[in-house]
Amino acid sequence: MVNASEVRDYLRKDRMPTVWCPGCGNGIVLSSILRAIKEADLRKKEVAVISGIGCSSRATGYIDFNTLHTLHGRAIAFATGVKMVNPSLKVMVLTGDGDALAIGGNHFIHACRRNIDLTVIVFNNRIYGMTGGEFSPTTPEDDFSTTSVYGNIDPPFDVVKLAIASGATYVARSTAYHHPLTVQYIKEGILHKGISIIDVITPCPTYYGRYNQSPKPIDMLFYLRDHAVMNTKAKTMSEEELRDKFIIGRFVNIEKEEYTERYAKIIERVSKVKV
Ligand SMILES: Cc1ncc(C[n+]2csc(CCOP(=O)(O)OP(=O)(O)O)c2C)c(N)n1
Ligand code: SF4
Repeated sequence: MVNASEVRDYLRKDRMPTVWCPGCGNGIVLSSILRAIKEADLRKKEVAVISGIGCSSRATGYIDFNTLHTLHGRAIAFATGVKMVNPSLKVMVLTGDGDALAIGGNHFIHACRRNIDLTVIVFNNRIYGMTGGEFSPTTPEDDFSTTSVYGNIDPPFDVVKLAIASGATYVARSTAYHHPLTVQYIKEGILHKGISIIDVITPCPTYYGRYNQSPKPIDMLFYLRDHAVMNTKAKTMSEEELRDKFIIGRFVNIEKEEYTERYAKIIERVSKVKV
């Protein structure tokens, strides 16, 4: 794997230290992203990274690519605009589970069905971190948050199933604990033509952990280690055995015509029509 010193040039060092709490998983996920970009052998000016609003979305401030820190829930919409204007850019979206799936849920499903060439990395800490620990669309049932003090009664979205059902052509899940796997999936997502959704489950010790009996960051990482099951192994396990597990792995990797290429063909055809 790429060495940490090889990606140092991707950081805006004058913006350090980050605002993230000690033990937050966001730094680990960001490091996976930088390593994946390096492994994909991209130059800085070839990459555009777009985020919404949230703790995770602060990541774009710390990295030295073409970056846009936009509005809550609208990262995919901005990224769609960037990709349409300049399809030669590798466009990545860094987004929280609230950003991507609550306020931004509509943009998420429509980007998937269009198969536009974006690499979307969901920093899935299963809580609203920035605003004080409210439950999000991925908070598991019965878990605690500042807005579900007696336990959450909303069934969570499964990001992978939602992406597949919406038509995404590359879909994978990893965790902050499984760093090399996350690097691999993000790299594959970058190199994939069409939309790639990479769901990365990551610890928020300050809100999710503290309210759910796991305030120590290291315990949260061990939890991810002990509750993640590769999709190949999950096939051999019963529903009961999988009850409190995360299924990780690559779920979809298919070829389908990409949106901006299809759009370019229409422009070419229409521009030949004599009026
Ligand atoms: C239009 C709008 N609505 C609400 C907010 C308040 N807000 C900021 S971040 C956030 C949720 C953050 O949660 P998530 O997207 O999961 O990111 P995290 O902080 O956990 O990384 C909310 C509700 C906002 N900034 N803008
Ligand atoms: S509140 Fe949670 S997600 Fe936000 S920086 Fe702190 S640990 Fe990370």
